[in-house]
Amino acid sequence: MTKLHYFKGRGRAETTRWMLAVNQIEFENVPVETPKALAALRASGKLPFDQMPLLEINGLNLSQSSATIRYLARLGRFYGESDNEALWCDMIAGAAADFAEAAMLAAFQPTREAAIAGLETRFAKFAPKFEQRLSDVNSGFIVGRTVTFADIVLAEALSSYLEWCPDILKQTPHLSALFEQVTQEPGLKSYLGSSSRYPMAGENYVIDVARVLQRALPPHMPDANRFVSSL
Ligand SMILES: N[C@@H](CCC(=O)N[C@@H](CS)C(=O)NCC(=O)O)C(=O)O
Repeated sequence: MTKLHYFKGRGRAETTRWMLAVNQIEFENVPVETPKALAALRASGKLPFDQMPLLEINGLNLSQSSATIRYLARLGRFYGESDNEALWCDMIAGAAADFAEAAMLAAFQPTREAAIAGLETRFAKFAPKFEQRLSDVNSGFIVGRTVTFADIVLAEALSSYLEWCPDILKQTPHLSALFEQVTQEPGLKSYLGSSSRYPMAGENYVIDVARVLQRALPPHMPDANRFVSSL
């Protein structure tokens, strides 16, 4: 069975989940919920950089989410139809990761207003570029004539933007169409309606991450150093 080890939430594991889903690969989320569980995972030798997410698949231990999504892209032929398309996949996926960062940080902001302001600023920077590329390619996909992992990771980021700012795609019809199209892919549609899809990150997720990593909470939270290891 394919296993994905991570916190009990989306975070840096979510693009991997979307890529597993589009490949229609069944997987089990293995939530790491305590410092002890993380220490045991590190001691297992399966984390080459001591970091999660870890994807156990086909007898391999995959680390680094950008490498993991590319492995899954090659597996399902979601890496474009030529070297030039593969290059565009990588460029768009890189930009999508920068774009997604604001969504990943949103739950860690002191207020909802601050989170939305961060998302809007990042959207204003990247969305017109994505929109232009979609208009130039004119296939409904952002790289070529078929769906690639670049479409998948971009749609994953958009899903979080939409949860915070439901109207954000009103002025970007190509991005809106891409999102609708990608989320209708059979594997993804069923993943998004399943219990394997964690809810958007909130305060509990922020607390979980700090507790497992024994790190400080964001400074606006009460007793921000309560999990910091004294060792
Ligand atoms: N570039 C890595 C980042 C991984 C990462 O920072 N993981 C965090 C959790 S989200 C972690 O395991 N931190 C503990 C550490 O760095 O020792 C990826 O995308 O997989």
